[in-house]
Amino acid sequence: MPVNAPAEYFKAEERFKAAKSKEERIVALEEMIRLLPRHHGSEQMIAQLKSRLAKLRRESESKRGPKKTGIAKEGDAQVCLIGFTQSGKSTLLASLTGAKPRISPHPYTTTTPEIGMMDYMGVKVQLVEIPSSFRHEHLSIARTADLVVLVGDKERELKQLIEDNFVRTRSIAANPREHLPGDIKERIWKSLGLIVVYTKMKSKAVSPMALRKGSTVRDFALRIHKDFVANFRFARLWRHTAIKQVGLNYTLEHGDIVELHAK
Ligand SMILES: Nc1nc2c(ncn2[C@@H]2O[C@H](COP(=O)(O)OP(=O)(O)OP(=O)(O)O)[C@@H](O)[C@H]2O)c(=O)[nH]1
Ligand SMILES: [Mg+2]
Repeated sequence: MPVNAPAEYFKAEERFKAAKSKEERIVALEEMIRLLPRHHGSEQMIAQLKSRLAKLRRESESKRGPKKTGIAKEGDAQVCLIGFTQSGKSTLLASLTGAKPRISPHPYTTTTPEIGMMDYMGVKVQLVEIPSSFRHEHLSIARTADLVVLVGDKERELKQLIEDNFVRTRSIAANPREHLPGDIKERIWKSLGLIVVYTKMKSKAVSPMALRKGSTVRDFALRIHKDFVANFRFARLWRHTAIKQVGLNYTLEHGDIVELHAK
């Protein structure tokens, strides 16, 4: 073996040879590719393994008929959790959303996407754990998500993997074995670039709305009803202890409470 592969590589190769299904073979092959050291002498071998992997994926997908489309987006943002098996994805999903995915010390416990809804100051963020077999139709969820969280301590390898699969979504790394779920939640929220603004209608209950950072009263009013913009008179805004009267172009901040007044 000219490429000095680590012992884990040979274990993965054994699993590849012993695999009974295409899925198992795909998983083992991906691990082999990941475990090979990257240098000039290994380039050709990695290329060969990658083309073998591409072929296996094509075969495995055509066998299953038309591809399933992604997970329907719900809530104000969708975040995809990606990590190698046993990195703690399901555990993180459970602690941030209250979902009940299967969690076990056995590799590849999650075989289909697991979904949960995370609450952030009343705004809903959908979290989707995709299986560590990294099937194409699951990676396409990552492509259309608003953010990818690379779960575990292998950020570099995961970055490489998603790049190889044309996932260009913004990503952050989080290791549940090092960071508290609450801290990971804060970082996810910060990375989404959203603010929470509360609507107040005729002094009725205050309800939260997620808006992009930099949004104005106009953006806010449009989300409630376009008539509010056409008939706009002014907005009353509560920020910390101050109350102001503002116009459509006023830029909102996280935590503002807004009451619209129309003609
Ligand atoms: N000590 C410790 N164990 C953890 C932590 N997170 C997860 N585990 C354990 O690690 C194992 C795998 O956790 P999962 O959350 O199922 O990991 P996963 O990434 O979803 O794994 P698969 O779905 O099997 O690919 C389980 O036995 C968990 O109890 C953690 O923060 N600390
Ligand atoms: Mg899991």
